[in-house]
Amino acid sequence: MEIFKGIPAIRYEGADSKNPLAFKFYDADRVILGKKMSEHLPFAMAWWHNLCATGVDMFGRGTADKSFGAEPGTMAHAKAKVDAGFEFMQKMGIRYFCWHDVDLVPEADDIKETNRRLDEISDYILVKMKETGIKCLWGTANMFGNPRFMNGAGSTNSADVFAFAAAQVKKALDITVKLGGRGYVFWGGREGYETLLNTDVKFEQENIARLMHMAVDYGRSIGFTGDFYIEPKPKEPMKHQYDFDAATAIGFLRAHGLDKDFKLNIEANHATLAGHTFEHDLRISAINGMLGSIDANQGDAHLGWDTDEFPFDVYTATMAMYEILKAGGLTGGFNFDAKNRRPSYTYEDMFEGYILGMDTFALGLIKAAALIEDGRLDAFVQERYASFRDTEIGKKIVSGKTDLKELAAYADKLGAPALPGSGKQEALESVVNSVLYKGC
Ligand code: XLS
Ligand code: NI
Ligand code: NI
Repeated sequence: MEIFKGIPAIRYEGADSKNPLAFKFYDADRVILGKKMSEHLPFAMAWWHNLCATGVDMFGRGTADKSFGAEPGTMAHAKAKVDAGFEFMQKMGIRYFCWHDVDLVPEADDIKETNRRLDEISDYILVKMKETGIKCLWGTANMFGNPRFMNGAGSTNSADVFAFAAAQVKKALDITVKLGGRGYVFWGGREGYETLLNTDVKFEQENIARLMHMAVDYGRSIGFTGDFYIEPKPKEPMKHQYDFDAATAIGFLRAHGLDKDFKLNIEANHATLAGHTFEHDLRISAINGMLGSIDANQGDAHLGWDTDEFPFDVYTATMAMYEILKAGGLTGGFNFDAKNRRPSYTYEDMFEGYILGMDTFALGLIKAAALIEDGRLDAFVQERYASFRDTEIGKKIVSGKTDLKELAAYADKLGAPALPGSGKQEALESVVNSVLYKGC
């Protein structure tokens, strides 16, 4: 039974199209730098925002009807969401999806019953996957919504809650493997703290690492060959989140011997909450060999929380795609961890949100490829460090063949170095604009 009646399969119609239900820039088969757009951009649907979130906020009820013809809280509704999700992805041409355990089924009072429901729904999802060729990008366990996780999951003060979290991770890994997921995510939900007055930070971090090690051991034992991911976020819900940003998460993974099995899932809105740009956290991940997947969304410069908007900022998307292309692409994908604004409550809005996001990343891809082909940014950066390549003293520094004494003697002879050369920021920003708006 068709759920999104009257909404056709979304096609590419080009930039001149005025059809809100068409792609203007995302042309799946268009080849950019030798690869199809659809291969550069493995987009994924986020089960929670698209199929579950109704627009509830602190001040009011939901505005969007996501019952899809069934009674919320029932298994019939869980199945209706599967139907809606697969119809949505097919109409959008989206080939992957991401989920939390409790997005798929209503959580029961007893974990045994919740797990039984997960078995049932994953059987149903598998059938749909076979019919459509749609795949699972990643799965995760929601260890932040239930009140039992008020102090975190791995970082909780309660051994029973820790054990319960472990059970959820085990089941979510089982389902991820059953659905052939490429990855498994840990977003540290409430893994953080409110006040040092009641918190043993060292112990909590060690316990998070213990949970992650157990997940790796179990995952590998049941045949999970994909990547585990940490999704950094600096705050919200906790005041201090342990996975503040990419650099912090990488330090944590290395300190606890988890860096061989984990990469990062970088969310745009989380990077900006940390006071960085999206592209900063992508670069930090990439240079450390840790760039795995991304949560493609956008924050609001005027609000200090995770607004999870569909990305429309082409400049940021371009800079993000520049980092991703230079890193050789993602082993994961582009999960739209994004939701419609509360007053955008219709089925059309769901499609238009994804159209906006996919078109924005398509533009980012096209423009990032153009920046790479233009070459001026790369050439400038190369030249900027030339003294380490072309001078005797520079070569000695880089090859580790000098020491403070020799450098001090060199400086003595020099008296004072010349200024290091202009950074040319404005000229380079102008290069970006000229590539972005070529032909205007
Ligand atoms: C919340 C996170 C969450 C993760 C998955 O801010 O972005 O949605 O992506 O648990
Ligand atoms: Ni996210
Ligand atoms: Ni988020």
